[in-house]
Amino acid sequence: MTLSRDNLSNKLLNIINTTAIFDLHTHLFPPNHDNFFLSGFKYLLSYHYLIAELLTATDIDASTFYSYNNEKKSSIIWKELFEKRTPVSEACAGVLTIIKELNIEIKNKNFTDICIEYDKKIHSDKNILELSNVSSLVMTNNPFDLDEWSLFGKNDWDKKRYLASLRLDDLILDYEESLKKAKDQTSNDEVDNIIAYLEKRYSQSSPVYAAVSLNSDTFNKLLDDSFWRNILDWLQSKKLPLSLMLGVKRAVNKDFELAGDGIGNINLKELSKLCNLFPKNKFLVTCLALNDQHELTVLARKHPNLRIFGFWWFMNQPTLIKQILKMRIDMLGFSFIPQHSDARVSDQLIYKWSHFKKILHPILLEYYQDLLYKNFPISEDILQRDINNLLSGNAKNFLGIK
Ligand code: FIX
Ligand code: ZN
Repeated sequence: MTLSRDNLSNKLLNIINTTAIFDLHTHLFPPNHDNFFLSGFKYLLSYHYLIAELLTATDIDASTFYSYNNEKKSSIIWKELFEKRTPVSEACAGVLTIIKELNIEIKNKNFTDICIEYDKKIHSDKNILELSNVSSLVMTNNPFDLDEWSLFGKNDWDKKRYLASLRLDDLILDYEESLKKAKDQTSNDEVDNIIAYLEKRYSQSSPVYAAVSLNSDTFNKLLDDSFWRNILDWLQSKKLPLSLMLGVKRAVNKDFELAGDGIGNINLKELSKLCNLFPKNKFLVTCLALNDQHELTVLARKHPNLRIFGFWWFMNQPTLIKQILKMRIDMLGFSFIPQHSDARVSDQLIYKWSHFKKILHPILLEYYQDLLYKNFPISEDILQRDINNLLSGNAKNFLGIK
């Protein structure tokens, strides 16, 4: 049935809120992966986005802060950013969204009260996945971190919900050490130990893509090194897309540790070259700098093997998303993957997705209203088809997941 201007907004909202999400990039793990599965109010508050905010808004010393346990870290963040200051940043707003979603009143409560109430309300990852409507997600799995990789030695977790990806940054950051690990774990007569090692990790984890974060200093390795050419050939033979997370500069402030990464350069002309040189490889791409978004969108219109995904990290701010999302739709229609959560603490799925949907709804509404105005009939089926594609189908199709 064709929708009218009067019922379009509600129907669209309802479909956006009820459609299952496939989250293409997270740093989450299943609950039985001790020390890696993070959930609860204290972890939520000690998110590195909030740590960076704390360490720059106050005169708290980074190394002193990092010497505290998680309880103390999170109580300081609550006091400094939520009590002594007004929590308007996107990272602070996220915490408040989750508290509201869980029906927790903040008024007249201190950190400990909220903490106790919060931790009573979140029971399991299933709880969180239901609240956020995420049906499956992709983890970030580092094949060179043997402790983290031990997940694949266990069988008591949901492999349909938690999908694997091979994160290859160690091959850029510390090639020698990675090679040593690969040699230790493969037989001596292998011609290429790294490929043999990746092959082994591939069969253990059945990844849906491989990924690497790069900047202009490191991107050229992909084009110039025979080593990376072999990896690209291997990925192609496995039909495994490579996710390129472009424009990061690690440790711009070393003292801040994980909270100290910033923006680096990237030359997207080189990305175009890569897409042409490896036409049979598929590339998922996200860029960290605002400056690169227009060029990236143009490239996505020119290279069928390039798919844009998400608003990564410093781009994941409402003001920027509104502008760039519209620019992407204007140029690409709905043929991109609009968002990923990048959640590190499972609970963050709740706010990362609800914040995005709040932006998505009015933007999509404008496009559909315009179509109605031009007498193009819009039905509920069309809305459902489009939202399925945006929140899950586009990513799954690109990855070849049923
Ligand atoms: O490289 C990445 O995957 C980044 O997303 C992370 O390293 C970063 O720390 C982060 O959490 C951004 O949201
Ligand atoms: Zn990430």
